Amino acid sequence: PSQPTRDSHVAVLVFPFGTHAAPLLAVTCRLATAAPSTVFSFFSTARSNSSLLSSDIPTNIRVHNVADGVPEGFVLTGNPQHAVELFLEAAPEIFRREIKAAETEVGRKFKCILTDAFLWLAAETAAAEMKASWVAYYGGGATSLTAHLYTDAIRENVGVKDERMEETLGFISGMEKIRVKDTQEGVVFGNLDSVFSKTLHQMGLALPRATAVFINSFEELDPTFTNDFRTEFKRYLNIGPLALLSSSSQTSTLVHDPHGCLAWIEKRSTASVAYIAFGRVATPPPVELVAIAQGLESSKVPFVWSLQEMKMTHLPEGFLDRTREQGMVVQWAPQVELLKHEATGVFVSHGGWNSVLESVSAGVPMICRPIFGDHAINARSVEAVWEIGVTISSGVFTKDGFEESLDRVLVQDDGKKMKVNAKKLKELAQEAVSTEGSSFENFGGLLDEVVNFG
Ligand code: KMP
Repeated sequence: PSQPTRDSHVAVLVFPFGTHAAPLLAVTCRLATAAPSTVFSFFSTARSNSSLLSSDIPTNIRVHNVADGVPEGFVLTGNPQHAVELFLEAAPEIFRREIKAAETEVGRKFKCILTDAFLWLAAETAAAEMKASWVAYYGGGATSLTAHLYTDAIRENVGVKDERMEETLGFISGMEKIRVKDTQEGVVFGNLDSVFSKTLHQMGLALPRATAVFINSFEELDPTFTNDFRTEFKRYLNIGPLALLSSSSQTSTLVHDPHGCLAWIEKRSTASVAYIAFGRVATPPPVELVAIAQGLESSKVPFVWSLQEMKMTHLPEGFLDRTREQGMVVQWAPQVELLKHEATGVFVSHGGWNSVLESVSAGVPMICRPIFGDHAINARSVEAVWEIGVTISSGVFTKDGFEESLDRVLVQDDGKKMKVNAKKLKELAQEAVSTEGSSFENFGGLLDEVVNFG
């Protein structure tokens, strides 16, 4: 490992929505540990910062709260994209102000701006002003990034016509199995003129200007895109899966498990349990929570279901009593540890990138119920490219559809193949993060870009 430049200062700009912040903090912690004489100023909203478990972060990380871009007295609608757009519009000014203040406080000029790719405008504005480099973190996988990078090509080829939703994107190398309907809203369908759609479209055009682009994945998962991005970007680095590097995965005695999920799963047989978890933002509507409960009850599949307490009121009358022996519904579960347990047979989720990568890292097949963003394109890769799971039929949970998916993944021969494929990917992921593996080497490259400037 190279010697970090002494006394340098790195700004980290977070996209404070969904699950973008935690992986970027995890990377910042690793960089800060590897470069103890560099100061990392980490900027996110108060709400986002307080939701991150920031108990034992390295002392050379300074956490700053920034404004959320919501005007005084403004009432937000229920649509999560609204808050995202207000933030994106205000971001260049918000971060410029905070960066100036942090520079004065620390007494060191920023030499590198490390940001979420969604913040490309704030990043380029700040980097130009500070004469600093820009290193971008894209929070999804290579397939979803391809849809943003080639949005213009997709629009030219497909147009914006509904009748072409079933066609595939074979005109882009590596996208042969991806259909138009799997792409993110705002690429070819939905409101192409929204602030959010325009931001993601222009992100695809801006990323080739960054000094480096990195993602939480591993090269071997998507070799075609890996090769392509090496020519598209100045530097492209896969540094994951981060889940295989987190300290909690090594120190199992310290795992936070308030409901005793790990003790419970210990008594189940191999590959028998369904682990169900959706994010806070991306949860299926109440009728589908009922369908999940009914499917579990009639299939008799043992389960651990991580569900926010306020959503438990939607469960069918008597469900918790009747399934007391069969499974557990908990407000919080140690996800990475549960997935790693050999009794876990399937991960039921929305197919968000962090979930997919955690499942791959554990060698566990998936049942996906996409909700928004990159979920559908990830779910399609899970089903048709890597063949490690299924997308719920007709796109929503029904009792019968869910039962059928559980049976396919946990019982049928088809499911056994998924398991074999998932195990193979798990091995590749473990190799990637081992000493001298691709992600291990790439992390060294990232450290060079961020601390030593190439
Ligand atoms: C609210 C959010 C997100 C969102 C849409 C919302 C979010 C997110 C994405 C997303 C979009 C396109 C991608 C990948 C992700 O959409 O956090 O390719 O990451 O309304 O919080």
